[in-house]
Amino acid sequence: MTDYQFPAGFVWGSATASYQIEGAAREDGRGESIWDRFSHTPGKVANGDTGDVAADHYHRYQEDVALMKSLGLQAYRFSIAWPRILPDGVGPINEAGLAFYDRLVDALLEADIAPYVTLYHWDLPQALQDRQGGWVSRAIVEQFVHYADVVSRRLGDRVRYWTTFNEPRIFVTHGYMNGQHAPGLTDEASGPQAAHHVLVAHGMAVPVLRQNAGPDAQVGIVYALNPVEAASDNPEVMARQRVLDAQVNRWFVEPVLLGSYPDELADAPGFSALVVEPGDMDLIRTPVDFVGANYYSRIIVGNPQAQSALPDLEDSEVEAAEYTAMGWEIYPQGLYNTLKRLHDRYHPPAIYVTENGAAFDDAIAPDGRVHDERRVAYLRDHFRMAWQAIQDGVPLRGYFVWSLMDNFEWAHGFDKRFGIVYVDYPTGERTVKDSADFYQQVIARNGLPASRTER
Ligand code: IFM
Repeated sequence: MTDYQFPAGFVWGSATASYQIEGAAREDGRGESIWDRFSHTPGKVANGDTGDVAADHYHRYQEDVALMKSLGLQAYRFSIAWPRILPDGVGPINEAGLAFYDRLVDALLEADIAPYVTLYHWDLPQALQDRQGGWVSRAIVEQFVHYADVVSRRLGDRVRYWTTFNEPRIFVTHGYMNGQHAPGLTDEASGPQAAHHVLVAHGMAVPVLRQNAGPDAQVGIVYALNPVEAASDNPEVMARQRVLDAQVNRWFVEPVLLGSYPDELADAPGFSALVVEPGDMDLIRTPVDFVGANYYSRIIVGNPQAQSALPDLEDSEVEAAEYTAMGWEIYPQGLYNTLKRLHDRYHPPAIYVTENGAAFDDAIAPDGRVHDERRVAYLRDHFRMAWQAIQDGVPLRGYFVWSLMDNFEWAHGFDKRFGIVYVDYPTGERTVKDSADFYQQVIARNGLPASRTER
């Protein structure tokens, strides 16, 4: 008997991103991306890892689609590498790049798996960084819209679900403000302007995607959301909690869903000098069909001395809590809180969990399998929270596990394994983990049993 029964039509999928899995970094005319440059810069990525080969998905996509089919996945969320399509960011279109995504989409459809395409999951063409400073320049708005047009003209006859950006807060803060991600800049004040251009580019791309993908198109944006909680009612802690919450959960959400930036950000670096052109906020507020929430953990503000404007999750230490290999607290309740808040405050027409998952130190056991029981428990507990959110009125339409396979975890390189499928990097061999078997059963039942022991 299944007790956590999801609604009919609920979509179960998994997610990946181009730079994290594709490899083939110099093949078929692909241009250099900011992540190629960054990962090849000594000291930027753990162990000097790069995405040159990654999980070699570019060559193994058929095998990967077959794997997805065997797991019963109904949808696959992946991103397009802008430098494969427009190697210089603008200018000549690389037919071979488009052809790769053509083949991938066709293989997915053939396997009855719905493609969910993300246009930007952080791999900007390096040429646009070199020429104009990337997202800091207003010129990028038109360049992104052109890129969105090129891709959606080609795939729009077969792809219904489109996402403009994945986690804009993360690539803006880590890429421009604290230097942890490509392009590795540390100019805090440039963040808000880069962010503003991302948002305008999003708003302008939405109608283009709808136009090219037809009347059934569903267009949205994906956010990294972390509940920000105060550890005490100390006024300084609470004041900091409010500002951090605005930075983490509202900065990119409210312009799109409400048409304005949170007042709490007015004093943050870069906001007083922000250039907003007439009409920008209306463009940004172009209605979306759905919002994606990527949820991993929460942030607890407890130390009034902490000065960093945007602390990483590592700041949140909770006694007796369990942590993943990323050092992130396992806190399923935070998924419920995130979804409920998104719905209660902003009422987007539909919500997806576009990423949720965990890194653990997986290894192949002597029996040749990967027994990732902690990931099974993690997923089970988060699925239950998603179910509860649906019971409480959240229009949650689907769930994408991060990630289909182990991959290049940005500055952590290949050390952190998020996959439900294990990748042996030297050979590229894939091994289905226990969590993938568990997920297969969840999908087949469209739900979970009530008992903790019964899977
Ligand atoms: O791997 C990343 C992904 O690219 C974006 N969301 C978070 C994941 C885990 O850190």
